[in-house]
Amino acid sequence: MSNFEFRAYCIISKTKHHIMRKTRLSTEGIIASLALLLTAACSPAPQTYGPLPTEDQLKWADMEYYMFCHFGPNTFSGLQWGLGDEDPDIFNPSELDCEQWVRTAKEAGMKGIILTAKHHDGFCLWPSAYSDHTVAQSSWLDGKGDVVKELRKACDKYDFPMGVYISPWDRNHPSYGTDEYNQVFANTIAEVHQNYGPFFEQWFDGANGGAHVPAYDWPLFHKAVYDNSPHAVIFSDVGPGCRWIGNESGWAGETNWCRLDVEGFEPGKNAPATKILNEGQPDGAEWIPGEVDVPIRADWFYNTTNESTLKSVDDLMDIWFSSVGRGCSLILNVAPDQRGLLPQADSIRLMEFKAARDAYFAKKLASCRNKGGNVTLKVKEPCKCIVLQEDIKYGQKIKAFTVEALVAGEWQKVAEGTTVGHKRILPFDASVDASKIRVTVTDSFAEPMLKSVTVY
Ligand code: FUL
Repeated sequence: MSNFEFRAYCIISKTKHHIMRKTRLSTEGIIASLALLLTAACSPAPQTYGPLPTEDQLKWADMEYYMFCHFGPNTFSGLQWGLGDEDPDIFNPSELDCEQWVRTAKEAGMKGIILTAKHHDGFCLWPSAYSDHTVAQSSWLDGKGDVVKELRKACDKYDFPMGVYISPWDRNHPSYGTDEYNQVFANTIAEVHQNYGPFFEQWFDGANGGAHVPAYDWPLFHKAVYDNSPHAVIFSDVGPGCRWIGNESGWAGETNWCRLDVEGFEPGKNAPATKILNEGQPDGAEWIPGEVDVPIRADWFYNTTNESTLKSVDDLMDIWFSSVGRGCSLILNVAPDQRGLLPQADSIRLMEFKAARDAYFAKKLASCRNKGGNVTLKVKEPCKCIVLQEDIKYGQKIKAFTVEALVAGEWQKVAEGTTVGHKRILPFDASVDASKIRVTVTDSFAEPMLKSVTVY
């Protein structure tokens, strides 16, 4: 049975069932049901185009916004890239409270949290069996502390998705750079995922400041992830789950495809060009959407001297429009301080940012769902922004669109764009006093499918 026949069959049997259950169905009712039946049966399933997202990538795209926590010896040394020779005793949070991180992230509207379980210095925030540079070697809590476990408990308590960052580059491990390291690193990944997973995302950093980057066994590392966290979306410069957006300043390309060619490329020094990471590729062979990573202060790790660099609400709103508003997920880093708490100023800023988003998107003036490439909506109040979503389960198709407003009987263009993808947010230059808003997809790889159109 073809997809079309199957859909028609389901509709016919459902309608029969419906008619039989309703003993006192009116003639109009029967005609309406049959009309519905015919329309649905005659409309084929939407066309797909190109590589498609997996179920896990679709769920991940809906998360949109989550917290990054860089925490480790650097929190205490003031360095950003620890050398790996630090005394483990330097890691000594006085009031570690991972529940505070999770509660803050949740209240900020974030949908998950990712911890640097091991950064480039190699220090493991859990007592790893594969390293001598861990919390177990530290005098913090007499070597009995375990940050990854604490965060897991907090995430379980608040039913909050957790992810993990484990740096391949390791400036401490004696086997780094030798043939043995690949297996050591795979064991390390499996250990974290087995003991504290499953995770919604695994973050693999491409950074490597060393002169020599060893030949990493990526398939082995991916297996260690998927064997233990089968639904994890793996981040790296080249995915396979999601890709780095090519900068750490918080913006994706205005044109942003979820497709990328990764054949022959690797995370790090052998990654695709920055512009390609930033915009994706219209004809890319794999579905690898962008993730925008950016710290709320100038640095990734807590630093006693950089509070003045805390981003303003306006900066954060700009980042929102240039990341989530361009079809990406936003992972915003908020670094715990030397107490092991998120600093008060940063938490307050997160809440201000949440309030600003809530206020901006408070009033839906018109909306519709599941339409093709031409949508007209009536509006009764001046509007300032439109949010489009493409139904990406059928692939990413839209190449160009315009947004027009009917003002005093005349259509005028108020916005235009190229790609849509999971979400496209387009603020108008000024508030528009229109009676109607019209979206027209002007170019598309295949029959476009707008999952939602909302005017604010
Ligand atoms: C970079 C790293 O070198 C930074 O320290 C940080 O972890 C950031 C998220 O990725 O590549």
